[in-house]
Amino acid sequence: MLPHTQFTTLERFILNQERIHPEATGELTNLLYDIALAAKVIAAQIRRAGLVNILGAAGAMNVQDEEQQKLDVFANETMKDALNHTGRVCAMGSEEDEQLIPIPEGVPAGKYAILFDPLDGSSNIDVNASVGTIFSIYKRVTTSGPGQLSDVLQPGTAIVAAGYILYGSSVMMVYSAGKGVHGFTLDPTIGEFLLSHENLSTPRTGKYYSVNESNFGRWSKGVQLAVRGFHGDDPDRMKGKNSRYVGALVADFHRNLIAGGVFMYPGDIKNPKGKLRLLYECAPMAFIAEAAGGAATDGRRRILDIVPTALHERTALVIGGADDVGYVSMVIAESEDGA
Ligand code: AHM
Ligand code: MG
Repeated sequence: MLPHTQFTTLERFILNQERIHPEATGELTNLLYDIALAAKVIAAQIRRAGLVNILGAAGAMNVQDEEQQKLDVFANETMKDALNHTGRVCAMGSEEDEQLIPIPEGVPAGKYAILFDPLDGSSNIDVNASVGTIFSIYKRVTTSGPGQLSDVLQPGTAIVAAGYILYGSSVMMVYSAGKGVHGFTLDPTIGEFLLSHENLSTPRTGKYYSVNESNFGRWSKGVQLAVRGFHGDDPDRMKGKNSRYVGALVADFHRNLIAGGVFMYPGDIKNPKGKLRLLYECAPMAFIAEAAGGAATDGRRRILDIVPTALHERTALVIGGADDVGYVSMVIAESEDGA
């Protein structure tokens, strides 16, 4: 028997969305295709990583002084190559580049600015575990010429579209342009992303919590109490949860988005703003969380309201089901009031 042939490709889905919004020019659509193409190239290389012996450090450190893996470099170059020549982008920012990335000379500057973390959770590569790519797209705020820092230092509320690619047991692209969150799974036999999860919404409270608990002793009292609540120590207000931690934000976030739960990377006494970067990791994921009915804060403030002042700025992150995120804020606030 021949396989079932009714499917929706990423391309067809976005085109249909555009028909619903006739003001759309198609440029954003094309940007999403460019990113999907980069994702396929990166996915192919990740699959071959063990085979072609490209594992291991490239010798360079990235701007956060972390060892850069070869696939980080490859993913970063692939994203830039897929996006920089199209005339749709005025500037880019990447977790792996210290400075704003200009568009090559001779290419017209477009109306969008793009930020990305090309390979998030890259330490997972050495152990054949999931990694991801995270992106966000903003409309430029400057009016002409090459893009400037002000085009990328915008709060998450200004995001036009954001998404991630999860390189897991299958490859998925999840994006939102504000109206709904949609997931596509790469069919490797035809090389296309096919609609697999339309209009994702996340439970208000979930069964999982994800946090690196080895940092417990360095957290504030409020954060410790909130996590104890997830252990089941505050049964009147919070049902105990199961712990799951992959160590790759995209994978942890994706599981919690689908199955329900909350991910945290709080600040601690050594790093008061935590580890994750506002522009490359937290704001895009917050945009998706909110579009799916969830929430994201730094423990107090809404992530999307934070106005960045530097490209590589970090922030604490609590993200997931709205009630679970609200619980963490409540417990932190109570602890600070009582302190
Ligand atoms: P990276 O961008 O350098 O890969 O780091 C970000 C990753 C996140 O994906 C993940 O949630 C976190 O770092 C894990 O950090 P830790 O090992 O401290 O728990
Ligand atoms: Mg990262």
